[in-house]
Amino acid sequence: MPMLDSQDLHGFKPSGDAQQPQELATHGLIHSLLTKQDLLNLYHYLVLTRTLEDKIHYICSHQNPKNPLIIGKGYLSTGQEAVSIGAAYTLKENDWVAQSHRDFGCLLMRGLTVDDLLMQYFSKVDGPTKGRDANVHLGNTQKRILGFISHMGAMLPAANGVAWASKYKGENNVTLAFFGDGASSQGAVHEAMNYAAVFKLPVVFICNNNGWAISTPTHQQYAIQDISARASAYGMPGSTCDGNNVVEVYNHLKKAVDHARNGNGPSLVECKTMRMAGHGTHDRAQYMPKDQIEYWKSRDPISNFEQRLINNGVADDFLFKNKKEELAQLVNEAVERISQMPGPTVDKQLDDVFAK
Ligand SMILES: Cc1ncc(C[n+]2csc(CCOP(=O)(O)OP(=O)(O)O)c2C)c(N)n1
Repeated sequence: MPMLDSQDLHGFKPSGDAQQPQELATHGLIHSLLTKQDLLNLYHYLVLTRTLEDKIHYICSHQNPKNPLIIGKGYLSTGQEAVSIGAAYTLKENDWVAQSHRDFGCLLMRGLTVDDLLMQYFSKVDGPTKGRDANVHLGNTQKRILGFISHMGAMLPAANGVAWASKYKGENNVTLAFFGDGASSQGAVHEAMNYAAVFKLPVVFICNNNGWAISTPTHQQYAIQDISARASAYGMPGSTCDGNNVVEVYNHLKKAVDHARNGNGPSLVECKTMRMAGHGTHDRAQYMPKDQIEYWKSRDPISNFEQRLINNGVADDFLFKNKKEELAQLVNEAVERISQMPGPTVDKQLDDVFAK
């Protein structure tokens, strides 16, 4: 495993390799709240998200640019799926999410399907945005997913609005608001956290710290070690966890979600992970140190979780192989089917634009 300097770890302090039992004891794979079925559910969503996004990546890099299936680029969460999935697993049906652009795992867990997400990427008229957006700018209020706003940080004040409404109506819902290390520098992020703390809103802010904001590394983004250190200045609890360990993410988020649901206000949880490729499928990431990628590859959230599941007698290689084959087939069949569906027509473009 390569040795990295602290800048390339963006404050991450490894607590041990997956193979070392100490980590199992420390982070409680057999967490009292997580049953064997929960662990297998988490594994399912990790593999589903990886399989779907690998396919999107493959299509983006192999398609005919003169007649593309995906117009534009893929913005993927490969290698950092555990953040979105471990966090979403703490929610109840009536909770809300304000997702960011690396949260397909969360969207799948909230009930959007592989078909929905492919129709979105393939700009199909029956897709979530009716073919008007070709990547990650979607939402679904029925499933309590806010529409994604492209301006970094802008989802947090929107999440506060939903949380305020829940509190006002006495609904006992929690809103989970995702943002990145780059977004953390936006004024709206600070304003939203301050506001949420003052009014004790039932919101959990989750920072997906993947080390990079396009080509800006975290040491050029902020001068502290952990973004979660800011929490105390707003007057809320803050913690930092290993974002590549789905159970650790779940444990931190569960605490924060329970805190909010019990009327104690917001928290900030920072998940340290790594963006394992360029910002989007167009970006070859030549600015990223190779050692950094190699290091984080050894902490891959899926293979490390597999090792933990084996060590704890929860699953074996046979289950992993079957699951990967099953989900690859599901995604491949969906791609075949959805690529044949109709795209938007010009006469429908003003539908939903003006109130009737
Ligand atoms: C206000 C604003 N500035 C710039 C951009 C362009 N932009 C899109 S994604 C991105 C990087 C965001 O980095 P981060 O928040 O760390 O998320 P990551 O992409 O690493 O998941 C930038 C700068 C934007 N969408 N909004």
